[in-house]
Amino acid sequence: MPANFSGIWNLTTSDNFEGYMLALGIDFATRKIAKMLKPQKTIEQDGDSFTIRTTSTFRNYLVQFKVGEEFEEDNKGLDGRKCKSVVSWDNDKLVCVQTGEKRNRGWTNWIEGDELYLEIRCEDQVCNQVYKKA
Ligand code: VLZ
Repeated sequence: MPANFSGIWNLTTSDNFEGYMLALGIDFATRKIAKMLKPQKTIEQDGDSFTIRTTSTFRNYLVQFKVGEEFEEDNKGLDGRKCKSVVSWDNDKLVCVQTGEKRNRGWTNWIEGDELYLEIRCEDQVCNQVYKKA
């Protein structure tokens, strides 16, 4: 049975979100605010169909996809660059490749116990976050 990501997850730790935002060209003022945030993820999973809501006091981000089906991603409220994105299973990990202007852009989500892990990548920067199940 594949992993089930459904639930509400609260950020506990974040490493190098600043580097990730710099690689995306996020401006100084936005980075200052964004790095203080403790986002929450609300994930709805129905088989291979996902809705991932990342919410915070500053900005929210929504992505909806089906594993294996390429989709247009607008990254609205983040860097605003459009990507062609596709998410695949790597065993129980969800791996997203975001093809666009930025090299090596994507993320991986996986679960260990009651924690959700997220690795976000852009160019040579990697940000690692851990979320705890609410
Ligand atoms: O998450 O790629 O779970 O989209 C937004 C933080 C988080 C708040 C960015 C605003 C999305 C920051 C991270 C303003 C610059 C991500 C995916 C995997 C789903």
